[in-house]
Amino acid sequence: MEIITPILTPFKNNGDIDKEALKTHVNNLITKGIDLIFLNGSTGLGPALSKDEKLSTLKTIYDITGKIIFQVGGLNINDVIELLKASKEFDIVGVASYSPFYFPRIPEKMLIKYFKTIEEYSPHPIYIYNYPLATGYDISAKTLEKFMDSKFVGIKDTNQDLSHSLEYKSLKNFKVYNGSDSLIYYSLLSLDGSVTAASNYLPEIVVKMKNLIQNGKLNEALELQKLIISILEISRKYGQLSSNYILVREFQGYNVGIPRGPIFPLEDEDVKALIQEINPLKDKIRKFSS
Ligand code: ELE
Repeated sequence: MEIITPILTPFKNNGDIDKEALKTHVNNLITKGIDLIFLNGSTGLGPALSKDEKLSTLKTIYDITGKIIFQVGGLNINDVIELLKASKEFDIVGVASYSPFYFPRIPEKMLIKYFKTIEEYSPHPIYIYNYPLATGYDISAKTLEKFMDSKFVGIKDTNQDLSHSLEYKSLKNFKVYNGSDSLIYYSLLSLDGSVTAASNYLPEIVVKMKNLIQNGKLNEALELQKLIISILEISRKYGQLSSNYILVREFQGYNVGIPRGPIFPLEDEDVKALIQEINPLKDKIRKFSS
C-alpha cells in the first residue's frame, strides 16, 4: 500500500513558482516516508499552471527524487503532447492525466481518444486521474475496459464513493488509489493506497496510519482518520486549497509560499481564524505522531 502526496505548488508574491520552497517541501515529505509525489494535481493547482510551469515543477522535484507521477492533462492537446515528449528525459514512475474538462457532453468516444493520444506519446506508464466532480466526466471501470492495455497501469479515483473505486479492482494488474482525504483509512485497507492532500501537512500522521494498518492496529488507525476529517472540516470552511498552505506552515514549520489566483491566498482574518480553530488539535497531533 502506498501513500501518494498530491503536492501543492508554492508561489511567490509575484506569482512565480517558488522552486526552493517546493524542494524543501519534497525533501520533508520523502524523509517522512511518503512513497510517491503526484505532481501538478488538483492540490498543486495543475489546471491553473502553464505548460512551462508544469515542466518546471518536474525539473525542480527531479533534483530530489524520481518517485514522481507527472500529471500533464489539459485542454490544449499540443501542450499535453509536448509535456509527454519532454518527460522522456526523466526517469519517473509514470505520467497521469485527468479527463478533458469544461466542455459539456463530450461523447465517450472522444474521451477515449484523448487517453489514446496520451498513450501514443507517453514514454512512461500511464495513470488515469478520475475526478468527476471537478471534470464533469466519469471514467468508469466499464469505460476503461474499452481502451485500456498494458501501458495503463493505474487510476486515482477522487470519489467519496469507495465502491466506485473498488470496481476498478476487477481490472487485471491495475493499481487503484482513492483521492479523498476522508477515505484514506479505507483506501489503505481495500485499495493499493491513497492519494492524500492531507499528507502535505501531516505526512507523519498518514504514514503512521499506514504502519498501524500494516500491523493490524485498525482502531488506532481509524482514530488518525478521524483526526484528519476534523482538520478537513475546518479547512474547507476557508477554502481547502488555500488553507493547505497555512496548514503546512503550522504543522511542518516551514514556508510553502502562497497559492495563486484564481485560488487566492487566504485573507489575514481567515488565516487567524483557521489557526485558532486548529490550535486545539495540535496536542493530539503531537501525541499521535510520537
Ligand atoms: C484530491 C483532492 C480532493 C487530491 C489531487 C488529489 O490534489 O490531485 O478529499 O475529495 O476534498 O483530488 O484533494 O479532495 P477531497 O488527488
